[in-house]
Amino acid sequence: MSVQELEKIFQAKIDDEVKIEPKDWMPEKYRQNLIRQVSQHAHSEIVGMLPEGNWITRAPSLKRKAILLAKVQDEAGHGLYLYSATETLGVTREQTINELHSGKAKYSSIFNYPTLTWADIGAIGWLVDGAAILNQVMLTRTSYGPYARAMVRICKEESFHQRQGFEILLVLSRGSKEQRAMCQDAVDRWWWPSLMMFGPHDSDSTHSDQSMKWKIKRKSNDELRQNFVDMIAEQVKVLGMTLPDPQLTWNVKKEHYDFGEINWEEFWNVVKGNGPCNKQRLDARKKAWQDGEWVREAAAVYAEKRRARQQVAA
Ligand code: BYC
Repeated sequence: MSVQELEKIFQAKIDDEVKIEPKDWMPEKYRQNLIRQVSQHAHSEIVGMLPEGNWITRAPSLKRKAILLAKVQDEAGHGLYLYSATETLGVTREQTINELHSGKAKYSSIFNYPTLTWADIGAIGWLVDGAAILNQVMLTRTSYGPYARAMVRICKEESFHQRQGFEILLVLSRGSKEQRAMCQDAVDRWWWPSLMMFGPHDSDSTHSDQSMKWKIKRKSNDELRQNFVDMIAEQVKVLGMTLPDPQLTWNVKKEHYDFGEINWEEFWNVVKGNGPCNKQRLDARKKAWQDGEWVREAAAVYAEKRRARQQVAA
């Protein structure tokens, strides 16, 4: 069959909502685009453990510590499913991880901001996981089977994450004057970076057009961002807090909230590696990879020994 014929069959499957599976023929650009997005998603889950991990030893009670530990472990699990999904596209785990360590592969800009107070853990759950869920619910219907299936479980866990974050802030918002101030300060610092998670405006998005045609993405960056603003602008009222945007107003005609412009210079600066914690995050990941070398070696030697024993027995 010619490439044109294969492409026709491929596009017909996409149009008919048939999932693309690892052994199916796919255009090379589809494969490369997915390797890029799924691996960056995996890196985000893994690097995303660091800002919250910073508070495990300082959580204010045993209960809070247990909840946070479970959440951070969930993120590790998400990273592992997504690394496996990336491997189904024909790249090795080592290649993917090398691209993170060399700075070639990106991860979400949000994880390059510091967690300064306990309220930041609440803000991450509520805003960061909240933004992630909107994007990931869309991705449960993405056209590549292994990515879509990984998202189903991830979304279930993310909704627990968002609730636990909101509950941390709710308790603080009903606490002392200092606790309320801490809560507002965290919301102020995490609001704009959370909006940046959805990526550049549609007009500046390099991959959106093609990714929409292939149904890798089903909603645009701006559309998802608008959904997020509409949701959070209502939820913040329950906390009795405010969002740091004087332009945030309900637009009766559009039936959406209007909001101010994102600082795109800050966004690209963070994406290019110059955010407040980029170096710290990458250094931590590289160190973890080096420290784990003996475990990988031991596991490989053990697997080889087991294989040899089974061969003798057979
Ligand atoms: N940060 O053409 P565009 C979690 C890059 S973790 C950095 O619109 P696309 C959690 C983009 O990669 C879950 N880079 O791209 C974990 C591209 O550059 P390249 C996080 C960004 O792919 C722990 C360029 O800008 N979620 O929930 O069509 C604790 C142009 O953009 C960002 C995901 O990873 C950014 N924010 O759309 C708590 C979702 N935005 O690759 C929570 C999976 C854009 O050409 N990813 N760029 O060098 C996606 O859905 C899509 O990749 C995006 C961007 C919507 C993010």
